Amino acid sequence: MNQMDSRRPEWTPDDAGNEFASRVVSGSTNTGGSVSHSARTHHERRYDPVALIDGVRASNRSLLSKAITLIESNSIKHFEKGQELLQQLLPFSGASIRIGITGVPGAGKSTFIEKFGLWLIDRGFRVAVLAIDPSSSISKGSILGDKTRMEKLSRHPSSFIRPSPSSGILGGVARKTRESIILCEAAGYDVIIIETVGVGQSETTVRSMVDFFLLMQIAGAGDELQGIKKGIIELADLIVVNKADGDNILKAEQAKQEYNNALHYLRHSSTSWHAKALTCSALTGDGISSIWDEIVAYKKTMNDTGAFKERRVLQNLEWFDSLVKESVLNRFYQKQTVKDILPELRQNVKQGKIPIAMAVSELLSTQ
Ligand SMILES: Nc1nc2c(ncn2[C@@H]2O[C@H](COP(=O)(O)OP(=O)(O)OP(=O)(O)O)[C@@H](O)[C@H]2O)c(=O)[nH]1
Ligand SMILES: [Mg+2]
Repeated sequence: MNQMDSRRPEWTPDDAGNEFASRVVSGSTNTGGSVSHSARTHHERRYDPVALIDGVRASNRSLLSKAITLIESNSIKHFEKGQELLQQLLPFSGASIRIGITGVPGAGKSTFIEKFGLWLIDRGFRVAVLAIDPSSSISKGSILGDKTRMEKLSRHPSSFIRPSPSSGILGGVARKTRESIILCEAAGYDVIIIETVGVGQSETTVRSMVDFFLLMQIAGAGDELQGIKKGIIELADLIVVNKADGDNILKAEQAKQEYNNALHYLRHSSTSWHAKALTCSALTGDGISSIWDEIVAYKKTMNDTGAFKERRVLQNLEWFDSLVKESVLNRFYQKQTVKDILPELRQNVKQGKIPIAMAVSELLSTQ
């Protein structure tokens, strides 16, 4: 229990139970059972949906944070409240440009977002950053790093920065991030940036929730394309070779050229857009305006052809499908009969006492 407590995200409310733990142990994801009775009643007393909706609409950052905490909760009770909140706020969402940024650890994503975010704010935009860290057990503490790397941006009144908990289940993280995007839009943020470390599957997930997918790369020795899968390049709406500064400028330019050559032969998922590669330095800010120009051009082209809307509609359908799956699973594991029989079945499987398929069929046949 204490171990779980120590893994709670720091924005967890004082009165919350373990459902806010960011790395949820398997089997406890869908239960609110670990909330102590006193914590639960205390939380309910403080919950005021009207104040929360008004607060989000008024762009109150602390209430926006609270709203996100509510939708991130793994407890069923909070899930229902969170969904009601979303329904109320949905009509006020949708007007932003959603930008996903992914790349290997250390590519400079956070440094770039700090510079880019401030640059956008200078031009009158309001910027929200959601940082997902699906690999925190591997990369250890990059969320902490983000806080220091986006220090200026996080202090700016026109920004909102929020790390997303990593439950280890990418689907769960995706739902929460998608819903956080809607809340941020309802709060009036017009550029929403999603940062995530590229670990194979995460690129596809992020691509499925954003309008514009930016792949951040750095120039290395040798063949640039070796370390990166073709499938991931195909997902990109723009490739940015970062750290194009100092002695590295030439190498970065060469890498850009290689990516541009590769992109020339690849088919973008949308026929109306040709993805290209650019260089930039998140340190000096060089190249940032060209990146924004590219995003603006993308939005215009995709709007003109209707592909912008179409992509969002498809994303919503995908989201619906994955939520159906998640909900069916949730409901199943909530059933008392399943809870009763599951530990014994797991034990039997562990000891090799029962064929796996038979254990599954026994579990599924519980009423
Ligand atoms: N020279 C140079 N260094 C940079 C640039 N951008 C980032 N860095 C440095 O690269 C290191 C990693 O930067 P981050 O912004 O934390 O990288 P990240 O991609 O967010 O890393 P993770 O969140 O851990 O995946 C830091 O030491 C930065 O100072 C750049 O444009 N030029
Ligand atoms: Mg980072």
